[in-house]
Amino acid sequence: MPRPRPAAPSASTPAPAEPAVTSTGPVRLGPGAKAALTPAAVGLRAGFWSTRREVNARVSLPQGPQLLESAGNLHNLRLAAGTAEGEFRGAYPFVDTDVYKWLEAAAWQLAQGSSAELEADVERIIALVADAQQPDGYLNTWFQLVKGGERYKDLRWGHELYCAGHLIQAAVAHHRATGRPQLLDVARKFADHVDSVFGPPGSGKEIDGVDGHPEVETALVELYRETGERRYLELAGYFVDRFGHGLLGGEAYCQDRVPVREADTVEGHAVRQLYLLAAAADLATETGDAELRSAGERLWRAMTTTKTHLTGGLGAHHDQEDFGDPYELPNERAYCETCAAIASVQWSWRMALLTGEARYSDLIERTLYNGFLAGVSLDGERWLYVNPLQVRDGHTDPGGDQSARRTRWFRCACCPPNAMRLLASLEHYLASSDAGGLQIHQYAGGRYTGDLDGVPVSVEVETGYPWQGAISLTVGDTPADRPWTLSLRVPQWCAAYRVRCGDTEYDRSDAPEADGWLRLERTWAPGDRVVLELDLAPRLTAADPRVDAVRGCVAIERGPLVYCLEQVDNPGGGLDDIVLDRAAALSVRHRPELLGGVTTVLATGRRRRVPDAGWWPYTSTGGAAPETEPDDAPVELTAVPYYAWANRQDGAMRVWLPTS
Ligand code: FUB
Ligand code: ZN
Repeated sequence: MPRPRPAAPSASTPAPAEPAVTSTGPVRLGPGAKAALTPAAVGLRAGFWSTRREVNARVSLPQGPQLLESAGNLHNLRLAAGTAEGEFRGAYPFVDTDVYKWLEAAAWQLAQGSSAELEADVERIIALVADAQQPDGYLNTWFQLVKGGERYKDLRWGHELYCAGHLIQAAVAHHRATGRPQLLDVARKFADHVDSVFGPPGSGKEIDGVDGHPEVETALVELYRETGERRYLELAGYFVDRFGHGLLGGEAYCQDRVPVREADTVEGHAVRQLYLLAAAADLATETGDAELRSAGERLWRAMTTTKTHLTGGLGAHHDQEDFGDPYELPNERAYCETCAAIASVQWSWRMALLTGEARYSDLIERTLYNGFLAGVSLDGERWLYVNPLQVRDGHTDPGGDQSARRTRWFRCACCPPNAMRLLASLEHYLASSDAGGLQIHQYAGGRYTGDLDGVPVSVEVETGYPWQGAISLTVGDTPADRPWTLSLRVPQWCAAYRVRCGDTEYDRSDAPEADGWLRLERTWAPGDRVVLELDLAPRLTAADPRVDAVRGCVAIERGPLVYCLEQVDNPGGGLDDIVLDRAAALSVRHRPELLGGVTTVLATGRRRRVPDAGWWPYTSTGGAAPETEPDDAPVELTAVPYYAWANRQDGAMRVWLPTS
């Protein structure tokens, strides 16, 4: 039966649910959390990320309801509510999550300010979700409509708790952003239902099991944080610890080969692994569980040292969307699902808050600017699900979800609304505070406000980053007589920098920097200014020799950006023939008219003289190096930021370049 509708939306701005010193975002620590840092509030004002978020708010988010209508997701909710007739539409048991992720994204957007239209869409869709819910709290349109009401019989593939997780996250976001209870009530009812069904042996619960796709775990931790109900935290802890015990058949694919606490590397389906580890970090944060914390630290190190693409992309295999083996990091067959990049940011942020260590934000920066942002077109209307590091000359595109061409929506549309929710909540991942000061993890124009035990401190950041290396920070709110520390992350890629703070100037050799944090402690006064200048000289990067796919190659990087060659900028032959002259200088040129305004990197290369192929592409070397000779004539190569590729005509692309 359809339920009574929530109160009609008003055109007014929803009241912010919290004071401005705390971030209104996906992670809000519970009382007594053991985290080193707390997310700080950031108001983005201008610059690179502000533009990406504006496109998300103006184009991507408003198009969501129509896309969800066309794909059938909203129709399914109406069918489940009994207010429409027809067939279930969609190919997967988790199509409801496209709706939930969109709702979450829209809620974070509403937290930024008013939009009567968006608000009306949100309330309308929340009503559809509420109507589709079954009286005992269960909600999954696939199982309600296609599987005749069967429940929890296929935990390995059914995604029922995965769907619950995304519903809970959307509800927490909506409640945080608007203070309204409607969606939170739906989510709690589902969570209570899950809690009544699932539990360890001896608990009297019907099922001892976990979902093949982790997601509900981190959502339950957030539900605990939002409601104060500890049993949600306990349920999350139970789920996390039941992976790896064979309840799903023992497969690495669904994180069931080994318990998190014992694992020594990341494995299996990348998104599943990363969501599970985000939940483990949440639990370690809330409970102080040292074993879970050290598992997270160990696994994060294993991932970054052996299984991460240069772009921050994760998941080497198309087959099973799997992490792959150590150093198995292919280019044209890299999977690097956009959702995996998002999940990596979510996990790393939780680890950054838990430990206070800058390295987690180094990976967040790399991922945001490269592996994640490549998934979203510049116009905000098209998407990449997989993010390869190379498209060959003569590429035949498979089309569909695995296409290397941008697509309006996917059959499995997990990535687009996931990208929308990350962009809409991006501010949340930029800064933190603790009792001693404010930490700037990412550099973007805007106001950063932290909370020193109830005392607000703020800085205004102005910067042309990532195109320019100068970051100016002006102190705003500050206590008159209490020193505090402004901590600036010195990116891992940064070989040289200078910082001016009042009359003092440091460079890397004498700066008070440790562990990636440049710590400036003062009794600050409003108007005090710090200028950090990061050296953005373009650079060539090589891979560990065990990465066979790129042996003998280098990549071009500048600041946090990975660069690539695209065919359209490098005419006169294919990209597979190019050899980079690594002794030649790199130069930069800012092109305001290109790709929304990018700094290009110019390099020198040659085209290989392609030998007469004979009858096949192999030649006995007789012991000599198996390289072909490059042509004599140097060619100028133009590299563009990887995130901006595939926004013009179709064509070849490559990040890694063979060297002479
Ligand atoms: O299974 C749900 C989502 O679909 C996963 O997170 C993605 O990897 C895609 O397989
Ligand atoms: Zn996805």
